[in-house]
Amino acid sequence: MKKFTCAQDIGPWREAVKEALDVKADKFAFTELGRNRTLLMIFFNSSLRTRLSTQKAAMNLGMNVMVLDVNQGAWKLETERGVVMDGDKAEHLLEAIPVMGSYCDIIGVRSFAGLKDKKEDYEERVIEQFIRYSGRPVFSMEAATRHPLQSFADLITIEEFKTKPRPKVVLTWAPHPRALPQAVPNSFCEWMNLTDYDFVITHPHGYELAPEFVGGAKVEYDQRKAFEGADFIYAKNWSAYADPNYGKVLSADMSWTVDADKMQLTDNAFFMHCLPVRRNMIVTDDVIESPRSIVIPEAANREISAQTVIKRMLEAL
Ligand code: AN0
Ligand code: CP
Repeated sequence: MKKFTCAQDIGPWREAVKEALDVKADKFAFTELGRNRTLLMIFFNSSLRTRLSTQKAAMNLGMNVMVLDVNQGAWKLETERGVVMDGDKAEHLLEAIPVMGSYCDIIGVRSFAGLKDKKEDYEERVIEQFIRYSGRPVFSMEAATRHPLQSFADLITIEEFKTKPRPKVVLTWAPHPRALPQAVPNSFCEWMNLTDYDFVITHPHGYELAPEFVGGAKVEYDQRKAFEGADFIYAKNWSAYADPNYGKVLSADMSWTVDADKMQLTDNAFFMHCLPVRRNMIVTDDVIESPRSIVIPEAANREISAQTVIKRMLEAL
C-alpha cells in the first residue's frame, strides 16, 4: 500500500477486516517487519487518540517513531505556491515535505479542513502535496475531507459487535458549539457504503453532506424515525457543507442530542462516537455511560486500524 487517504485504498473490505482481526489477535507477530524503519507523524492539529494509537501501532511493528507538531516549535509553513513570503511563515511546504521525507520511511499526516474555502478543502491540497513531494508512502490521520483510520476502526468495531448479518447503522448529526469539519461523517459514509448494511443518515435541514459521500445512503430528516429499529447509533457533529453556508454552524439544536428516550426507539442499539465528545451536547451522560456504549472499544480499535495500514505499507516498501 503506497497511500491511505480514502476507503478505496483499503481494497476489499472483508479481507481488510479479517487482516485487522488477525493483527488484533497477535499484535506482536510482525515486530521484525518495522526494524530500522521510521514513521514520521506530522500534526497540523491537536490529537489524543490518533497520536497515541498510531504511535503504539508502529511500535508493535518494531518501528521507530518521530512526531512533529507543526504548530509547536516548527517553522510556520506556507502551503500555497506563488505567495510572496513576507509574512509570518518562514518556510514553504515544498521544501519542508521532501526534507521530512528524507528522514523517514512512512509519513502520517493530520491536516484538518480550514472550513473557509470549500474548493481548497475538498481538493485536499495539504495531504496531496505530501503524497506528491515526500517520496514516501503517506497515510491520513484525518485530512480535510476524510478520516479513514477512524472509519476503518469503526467498521472493525461494527463487525465485532453486530448480531445480525445486515445491521441497521444510523449516522446522526448532533449539536456542538463550534464549527467542525465534515471529515468524520464523510468518511463514515464512504466506508458504510462499501458494505451491505442498512445505512441511514439523519440531520437537520441545511446539514446535507457532499453527494459523493452520501452515495446511495438513505437520508431521513426525522431523527426519531431514523432511530427506529437501529442496531448502531453513530453520533457526530459537522458544520454545513452546502453553499453559501460552508463551514458554518447553522443551529445548535439541542433537540438533536442523543438521549435515553431516543435510544429507546432503537433495537437496543450500540452507541458509537469517534471521540472527543462533548457530553450533554452530542450525547447525554447516561447514554455514553450505558452498557450499550462502545466508544472505548471503538477507540481501542484505532490501534488496530493503524497497525493494519502501517503493516501493509511496510510490506510494500
Ligand atoms: C475533530 C473533528 O470533528 O474532525 C476530530 C475528531 C476526530 N473534532 C474536534 O475538533 C472536536
Ligand atoms: N478520534 C480521533 O481521531 O481522536 P483524536 O482527535 O484525539 O486523535
